[in-house]
Amino acid sequence: MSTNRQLADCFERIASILEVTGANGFKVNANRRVARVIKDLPDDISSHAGDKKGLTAIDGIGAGSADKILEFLDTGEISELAELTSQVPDGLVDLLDVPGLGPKTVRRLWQEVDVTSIEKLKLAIGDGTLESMPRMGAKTIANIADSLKFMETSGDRLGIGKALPIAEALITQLAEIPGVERIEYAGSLRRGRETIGDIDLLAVTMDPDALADSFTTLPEVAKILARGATKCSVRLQRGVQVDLRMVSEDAFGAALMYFTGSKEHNVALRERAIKAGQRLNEYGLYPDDGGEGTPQSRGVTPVAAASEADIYKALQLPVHPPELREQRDDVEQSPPPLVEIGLVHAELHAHTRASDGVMSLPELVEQARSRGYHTIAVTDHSKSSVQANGLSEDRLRKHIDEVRELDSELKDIRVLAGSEVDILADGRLDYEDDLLAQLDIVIASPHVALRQSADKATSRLLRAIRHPLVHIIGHPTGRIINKREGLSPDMAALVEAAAECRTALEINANPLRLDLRDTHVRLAVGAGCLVAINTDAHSPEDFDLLRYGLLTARRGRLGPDQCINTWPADRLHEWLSSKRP
Ligand code: DGT
Ligand code: CA
Ligand code: CA
Ligand code: ZN
Repeated sequence: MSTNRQLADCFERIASILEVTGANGFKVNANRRVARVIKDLPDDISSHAGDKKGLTAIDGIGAGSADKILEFLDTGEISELAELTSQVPDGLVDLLDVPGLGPKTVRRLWQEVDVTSIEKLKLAIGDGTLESMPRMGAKTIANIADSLKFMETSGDRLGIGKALPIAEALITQLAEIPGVERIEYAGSLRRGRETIGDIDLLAVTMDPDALADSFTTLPEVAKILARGATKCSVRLQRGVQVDLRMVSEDAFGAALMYFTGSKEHNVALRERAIKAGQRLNEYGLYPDDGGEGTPQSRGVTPVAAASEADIYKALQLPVHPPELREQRDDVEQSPPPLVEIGLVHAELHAHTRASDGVMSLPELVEQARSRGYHTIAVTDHSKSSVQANGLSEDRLRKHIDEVRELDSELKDIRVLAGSEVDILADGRLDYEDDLLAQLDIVIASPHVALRQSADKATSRLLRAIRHPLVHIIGHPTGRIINKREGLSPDMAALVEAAAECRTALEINANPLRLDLRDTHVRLAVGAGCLVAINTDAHSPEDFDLLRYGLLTARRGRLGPDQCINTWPADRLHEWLSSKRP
């Protein structure tokens, strides 16, 4: 997470706790405003933090907030937030994380019926206490119950959008420790799963003690869980566990393979080795000489151990990319060609200040251009998305003119006039066809009515897929990982219709969404359906979320031919035009 987002979260949290404790509205709003200003800054807040003046020069940040920001940049904390947190009952802030429970409701729960934790909330729903509260409707209670159930089943796995930057930061720090020659992450993170149970690191070092010392005393470590000669485990302040294993350079490939998993992939490889009269473990692939004890302890020379590629080769198997090492992936089968980040040449879903983005139109185009893209689509929200400042018909017409004018000035990149148009609950779109027909690209996305039945969701999305002016269905289910389940349409029916109509389905690369999810991508690939990988950028840094979309795409076996963002400009624009009258 960027510093801006972390800091914005702190101010948002301050505002929420103030609101829960009944502080005056002015103070609450002031903190919330600062959160928004920071979140929307186009550059990193620390670049303004040379002195206090640099911060107060930012519109919306006063002297008091500037002090808190400096404190955070210095210590990683805001003491006011710690203070506030200590003033409310222990479990109360957890309630603020329940989707759909705002600070006002949390305050009422606390003051009126003494609900101060998730446990107490569950009890209060079960025994009818909530129902007995004035102005607490049955529908609200049902929604809260739904959210609680969803939080329970999604458990406490960390989203990959948080886990990957944490792992990378740890690796950067630990690579500096004297003696460290190599350090990489393995486990579910390397396989690119959307959520991560714990982070697994593997290191080669000349000085294991120094590495273990540094690792267990990093400032972000909250608790040391284990410290041994070859393995250490810690829990970070953010709650996530990190395992660090020290292995020898000669056997790095075997260790990387073993600790990347999945467990099921390892089992399949081991069985394959046994059939060939060999033994595979985390130290290497060995000939089975029938001796007692482990081959490594008897000094048996491995057939292969240094690299994963060597081991796959010795097993006479194709090399499997980490993303295709789940139980569902057949080890005997050769992996198909997969999309790669360097093959992406177009961003087809992005927002400007015209709706809820922070970039101006030229800023957005510059981001795409600096990445060498041949095409950038400007797809601001449509009129129903009031909270996202969606464009009325008149504003959209003017916006189209602006985009066209900029496009005509630029020779090295195509700027497409588009819209992310709402798919209404019944599958109709938020603009009339004659207006949609004027756009170069139409993304249709569901944003509301995300709790409707599977049947309704299926017919709603089918209608949008079959609409002759629609190019892409944006984040088709609307799910938010660990927060909102979203729609559960009949995905097999959707991909079949999408393949037939040559409508692309989107993998929204935002790590909170990853929607389509990997299993859906697999269905789409199988059906011959076109797939887009888009970042849905609202700010410049969002362009870097692309890698999460790529991981999901690769887990879904997506190859470049079915991924429209990898197509050369001619092919892409021909397809776009094919959906215009
Ligand atoms: P996670 O952390 O729950 O998201 O998932 P993983 O896959 O990272 O699992 P983790 O951290 O428990 O272990 C890392 C890898 O180590 C795992 O993918 C495969 C390997 N591994 C762990 N335990 C076993 C085991 O009992 N048998 C085998 N064959 N491999 C194991
Ligand atoms: Ca793990
Ligand atoms: Ca682990
Ligand atoms: Zn969007």
